[in-house]
Amino acid sequence: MKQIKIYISVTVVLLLAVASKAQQSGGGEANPNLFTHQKALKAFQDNRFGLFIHWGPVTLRGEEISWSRGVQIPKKEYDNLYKEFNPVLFNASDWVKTARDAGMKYIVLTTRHHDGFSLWDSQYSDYDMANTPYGKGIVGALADECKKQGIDFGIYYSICDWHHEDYPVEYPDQKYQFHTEKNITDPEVKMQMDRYTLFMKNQLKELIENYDPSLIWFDGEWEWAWTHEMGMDLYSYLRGLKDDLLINNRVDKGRQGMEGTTKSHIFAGDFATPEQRVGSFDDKNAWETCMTIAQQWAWKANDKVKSKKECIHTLLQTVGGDGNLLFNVGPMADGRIEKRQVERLKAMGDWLAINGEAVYGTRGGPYQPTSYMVSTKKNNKIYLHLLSHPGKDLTLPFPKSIKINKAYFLDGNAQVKVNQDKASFDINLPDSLPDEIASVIVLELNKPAADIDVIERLRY
Ligand code: JFZ
Repeated sequence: MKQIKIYISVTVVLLLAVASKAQQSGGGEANPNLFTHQKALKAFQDNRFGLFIHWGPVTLRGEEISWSRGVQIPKKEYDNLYKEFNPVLFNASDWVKTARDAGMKYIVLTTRHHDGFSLWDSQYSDYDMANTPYGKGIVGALADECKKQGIDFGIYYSICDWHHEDYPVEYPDQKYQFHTEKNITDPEVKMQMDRYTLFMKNQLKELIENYDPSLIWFDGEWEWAWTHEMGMDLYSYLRGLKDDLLINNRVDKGRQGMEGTTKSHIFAGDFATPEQRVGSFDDKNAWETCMTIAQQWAWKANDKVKSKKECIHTLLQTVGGDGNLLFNVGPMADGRIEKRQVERLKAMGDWLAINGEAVYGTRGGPYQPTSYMVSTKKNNKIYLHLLSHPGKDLTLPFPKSIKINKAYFLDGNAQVKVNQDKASFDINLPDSLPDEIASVIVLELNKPAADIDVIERLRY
C-alpha cells in the first residue's frame, strides 16, 4: 500500500513537472532546466496593464521610428538627427505619473530601437543620448522614478540594428536585398555576428547593472542574421545575470507573425507578444498584447488617437482573454507626452479607479470573450464586464456544483437579482447600465472561481 502511494505521488510530481514545462518554455530546447521565473511571471500577470514608450531623435521629424530611415527620411539625415535632439522638457516624474494616472503598473521603454540609437549613456556606443545637445542619458532617470512611484520598469531592446557596422542587414535599402542571399554560415557574416552579439551582451549587461529592469522586451528577431541558437544563448546569458528577469518570446525565432504566439516550446521566451491586435483567449501560456494608442509607434503630428471606448474595450478584451496590455505612446521631441494622449490615458485610469478590482490580479475567464461581454476571476469572485447592454435578461451557462451567493455592480454596488437554475443562471438587468462604456457585475461564489473550467460559448 505504502509503495503504491509513493508510486502515485512520484507519478503526480512527474506529471506536474511535465505540465509546468509545457506551460512555460523559458530557455528553450538548449536549456531544458531553465524555466520561466514563476514568481516574476505571476507579478507581471497580476499587473495586467503597462505603458509602452517609443522614443528617439526621429520624433523631430514625426515619422515612424526606424522604418522611415532611408524611406521618408534620407539615411544620412536620419542618422544625424541626434545632433539636434534636445528634449529639454523631458521629465521622468511626469511620464511615470501619466502611467500611474492611467492605472498602469509597469513601463517598457525603447532603450534602443532598430535604428540603433541608445537612449542611455552607453560606454559601448557613441550613437547615444550623451552625444546629443541634451548631453545625458534618460534611462536612469526613468528607472529611478519608476522605483520611487512603485511602477515596474522594463526595457525594449532591438536585436536588429540597421546602423551598427557589424550587424549584416541594413534595412531598408539595397544592401538588404543583397544580404538576403547570404546567411550566417558565410565566414565573414559569422565573424560580424559574433562581434555584434558580444556588443549586444555588453550593452544589455550595462542596462541590467545600471537600471535593474524587471523585464527585457526584445524585438527585431525576424531577420535571417538572428538564429534560434543565438536566441537561446542570449536568454540563458541574461537569466545568468539576473535570475528573476522576464524575457519576451522575441528573443528567439518562435513567434508566429503578428499573432505573436510561440510556435513550440523548443523556443526560448517567457511570454507571447501579439502586436496591434488582442490575443486569442489563452490561460495556459502567458501573453501580452502591444498596441498603439494612435496609429504610429513614435510621435506623429495629429495622429488619430483611439476613442475612449476603443481604449477601454481593448484593455478588457485583453484581460478577459487572460493577457496583459502594453499600450503605447510616443512622446514628442521636446520630451513631453502629448496632451490628447495623456487625457485619453487618464480616462482609462478613471474607469480603473472604480473597476480596477476586476482587472488587477485577475485571470481571464471563465467565459470566452465575446464582443459584448468578457469575464475575469479572482478568489471567490467572477467579474462580468458588460461592453454593451445585452438585453433585459443575461443568461449564462454555469456549473451547478457552485452557488452564486450574491451579485452586484462594482460601480455603485447596486445589487442585481440572480436566478440560478441547474446548469445556468439568469440576471435581470436594469434598462441602463451604470457605465455606458463598460459595467462590471460581481458574482460572489461559495467556492474559488479559479476552479471553474473555461466555459465555451455554448449558450450565450
Ligand atoms: C515591431 C517594430 O518594428 C515596431 O517599430 C514596434 O517597435 C513594434 C512593437 O515591434 O513591429 C513590427 C515588426 C515587423 C514588422 C512590422 C512591425 N514587419 O515585418 O512588417
